Amino acid sequence: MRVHEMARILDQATLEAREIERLTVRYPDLTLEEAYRIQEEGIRLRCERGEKVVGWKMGLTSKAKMEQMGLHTPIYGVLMDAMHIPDGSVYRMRGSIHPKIEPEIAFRISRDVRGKLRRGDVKDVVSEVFPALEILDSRFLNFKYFSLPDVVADNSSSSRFIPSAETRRYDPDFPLDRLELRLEVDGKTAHVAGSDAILGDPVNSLIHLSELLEGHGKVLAAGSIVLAGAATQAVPLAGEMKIRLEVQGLGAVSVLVNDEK
Ligand code: OOG
Ligand code: MG
Repeated sequence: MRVHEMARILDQATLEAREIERLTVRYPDLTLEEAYRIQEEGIRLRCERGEKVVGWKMGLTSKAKMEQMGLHTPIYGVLMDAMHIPDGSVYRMRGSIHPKIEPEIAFRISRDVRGKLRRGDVKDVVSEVFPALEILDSRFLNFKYFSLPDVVADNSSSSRFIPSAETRRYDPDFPLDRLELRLEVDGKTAHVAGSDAILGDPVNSLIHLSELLEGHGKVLAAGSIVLAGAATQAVPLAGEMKIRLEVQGLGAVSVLVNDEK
């Protein structure tokens, strides 16, 4: 079955840090639904190696990202324990292909969510909110794909995530849609955006995720981390860099990039 075959090809490419041609060159008729099944099979292969699912990431939820990638539909991917990097520690580029980093807002889920969340229920299922960085590393040649099925099959390009050590208790009255995100590279501002860049409000991204997961018969489990999607373009990682994200009212998160290949 081609779902299994493509999942294996992508999994090998990830393990070997090797770029491959995008899937739709060979299978132009690949559908989005099939791509989510390839993603799921890829996660199953990782679980077989002992990794654990720890959360979900939304992608393509801001205009800046949609325009950077030329794709305009929000998507999701899965976060694994092996992808976690602690706040303030080192990210080693060895084993990566062409990584980029981007600024996100993240949620911690405290109760299983089945079905589409209603806005009024968000306070009952979210315990914390915090800044996070995501490192993307598409397995496709030159980080280019022109169709949604390619990127979805590739676990929506996710490679690592760095949640802030500082978290804030979720409070529905805190204006999560009016915060400034500032991404710094070596102490200089690289990108700034308002949190409303993320589907008008990062909470909308969480709600949209719950809807997409329901469509695929999946549960958003208690304990999960959810990345709402980058508010600005991603920054390519090249050389030794110190990356820091500060989110107004929430705190900061940082990572040091070690470029030894
Ligand atoms: C797709 C993943 C996008 C985000 O936050 O928008 C994403 C990509 O850019 O390759 O993670
Ligand atoms: Mg992202």
